Order: sequence, then structure tokens, then C-alpha cells
Amino acid sequence: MKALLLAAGKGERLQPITETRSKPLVPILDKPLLLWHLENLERVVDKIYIVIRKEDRETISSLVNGHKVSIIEQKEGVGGTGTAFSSALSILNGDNFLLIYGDIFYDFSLLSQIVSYQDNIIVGKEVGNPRDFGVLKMSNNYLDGIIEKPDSPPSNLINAGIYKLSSDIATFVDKVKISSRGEIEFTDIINVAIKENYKVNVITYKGFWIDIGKPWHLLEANNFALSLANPNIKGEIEEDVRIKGKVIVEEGALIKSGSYIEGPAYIGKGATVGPNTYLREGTVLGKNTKAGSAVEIKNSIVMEDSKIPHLSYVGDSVICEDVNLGAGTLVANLRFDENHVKMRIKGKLEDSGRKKLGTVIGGHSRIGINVTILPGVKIGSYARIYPGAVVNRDVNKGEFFRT
Ligand code: TTP
Repeated sequence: MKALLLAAGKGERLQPITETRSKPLVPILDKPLLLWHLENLERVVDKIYIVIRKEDRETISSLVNGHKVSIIEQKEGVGGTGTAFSSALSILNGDNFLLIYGDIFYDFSLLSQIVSYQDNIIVGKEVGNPRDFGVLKMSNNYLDGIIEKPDSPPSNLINAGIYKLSSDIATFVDKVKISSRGEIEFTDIINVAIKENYKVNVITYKGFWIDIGKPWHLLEANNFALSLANPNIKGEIEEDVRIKGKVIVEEGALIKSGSYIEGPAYIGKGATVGPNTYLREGTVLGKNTKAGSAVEIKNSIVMEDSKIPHLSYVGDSVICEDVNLGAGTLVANLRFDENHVKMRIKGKLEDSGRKKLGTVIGGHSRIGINVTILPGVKIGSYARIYPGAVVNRDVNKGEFFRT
């Protein structure tokens, strides 16, 4: 069996995280999402093909070096999952194949079950907000169609972006038109095929699944990965450090005296924590990061080379690579009225569904001393925040913000 991984999306909703890295490279426990897919697919298929954007070729080629992978560039012109698929038709060769959306994170053990089925399969996942997804219509476990983002969803079962299909699906590619959002959708190819008697069985999956579309989804995916990881201390722990629960400390990391770490937490290679630093559940520090002295971090991702060196609090936040937080930077992650925190996604204010959500700071930004950042505010990459500022609105890429 072969697998086709679609990884040529723009990831606009994930900005500012995707201002400095493409979506397949967002880190889960300090490892690019794409590698999670590859390492798990390699266990169940013989060959993997990844559809990527042309501009990602160099980065992705070096990342996947050593894996059984071929790279296919998505065709130019109208984008979409259907275009990604049709860019890879020549590899099908009459065989059955897995097709996986590259921006999902789930319990990958599902894959061995999927490859064992004889029939065409689509995986359905029950969610509380089906209006945000492609919703599955079915009868007797057979798919009747996929309706994109319907106002009145026929069920809570949505398309999880995991399929096992026969190569005849390729015959329907040319029958699909551009969708209302200006893309060629793979789900439309499936819809046309079903009308012409191509049968697809629906498998309802009960395990963890998330589509990493918006910044807070990255927190949820990292939380799930932490829940599966085994505790492992490879780095150096000084005297008078307290470690509680499941904690992973990678090689070359150093935890200095007086630090208190409540797992689950992940401390990447070469990271330095402390002295006197409090890391709480859900903290993920990337390689060569610095947290402390006297810093508190809770349920947050700090990507490689970023520094939170003195007297700061960061909660429920994503700090991208090579960011520096000045002494006394404070992130607010809860509103006074305790309502859900909203975040602006592609210009539209959206309910994150979370009572606790801090900030998202894009790569290479510099935050001055004594800065306060309000809940749900995003700071673009390469931004500068003037000392003492209260950041109460989104800051653009490269902007110098002062109050
Ligand atoms: P989407 O989440 O629909 O699109 P996106 O990744 O571009 O994100 P955004 O809407 O925030 O800009 O993509 C679903 C999957 O399909 C994802 O794994 C990427 C893949 N994809 C392609 O391979 N090519 C494409 O042209 C598009 C749009 C998506």
C-alpha cells in the first residue's frame, strides 16, 4: 500500500505561526508535524508521497532525508485539496492508497486498522461544532455525500481527512468544478464519484483527532502528544529541583536549582530552565530555549531558540522561534468576565471556545521589559513591542508597537 499526504496548504488561519514556517513544519513536542505523519505512516505502508508547495521543496527535502518518501509539487493555478490530489495522479498506478490531510493530528494507531479494510474507507469523527467542517451524510454506513460547512448539519460526524481508496477515484477528477471558496476540493471529487456509484464505507473514529487549523489547536495537539509520551530524563537536573508527574527532559537540557516542574511537560534539547522557575502542566519548551530565572509558564509552547529569561508569566500561549521576552513580560490568559477568549483569524474575530487563552507571538519578535499582553492578542513575526506597553490589539508582522 502507498500513502499520499497532502501538505501543500497555505495555513493562513495559523498566522503568525505560519509567517515564518510552513504548516507541515509546526512543532508537536518540538518535532515537525510532517515527521509525526511520516514516522507513523512508515509503519503501515511501503511508500509515501507528499504533495507540497513549490517554495517548501528545499526545507521539506532536507527534513525528510532518510525517509521512504517522494516529494510531489502541487500544480500551479487554482489550489485546493483536489488540486493537491490531481498533482499526484501518476503515482496511483491502479493501486489502492491512503490519502491523509497533512494538518491533522490524531492517535496514529488508527492507521493499522484502516489499511486492513478491503473496502474504500472515509474516517468520520464526531465533533461538537460540525458547521466548521465537511459533514458526512450516510446511509447504512455508506457515504452519501460530504457537505462543506453546512448551516444545518445532517449529523455531528465530520470528515477527518483520512481515506483509503481505490485508484478509480482518479477518473472523477475532471468532473469537478471550482468551489464557492475558489478551490478544487477533494470532497467534491468524492461527491461526484458517489453519484456515479463509487462506494465509500464510513468508519466512525472515537479517539483523539484535531485539525490544526487555528493557533490554539496547536496547544491541544501538543497536550495530546504529551499524554502519550513516556517520562524520560536525559538532561541534567541540579540539586533542589522538584519534578512531579510525567516530564520529559531531553539531552543537553539543564534544570537549575529551585525549579518546580509539574508534568506533563516537555523540555527540549539544550534548553535551560531556572533557577527558581515554575513550569506547569502542558508546557513544551523547544530546543535551546531559556525559561528563567523566576519565570512561570503554563500550558504553552515555546519554540526553538526563544528566551523568557527573567520574572515573566506565560499561560496558554504559543511563542514561536527566536523570540525574546523582556524582563517582567506578563501574559493575561483569562478575561475578567470569564467568557471565552476570542482571537482574530483571517481578520474575523472568532470564539476560541476556551476560557483560557493567552497570546501567539510570531518568530523573531522582541518584547520590551514590563510588557503586558491581553488575552487572545496576536503579535506578528519580527515585531517589536516598546517597553511598558499594554498590547491590547493584534500587532502586524514587523510592526513597532507602543502605547
Ligand atoms: P486546509 O486546512 O483546507 O487549507 P490550508 O492548509 O491552506 O489552511 P488555511 O485555510 O488556514 O490557509 O487544507 C487541508 C489539508 O489539505 C491540509 O493538510 C493541506 C492540504 N492542502 C493542500 O495540499 N493543497 C492545497 O491547495 C490546500 C488548500 C490544502
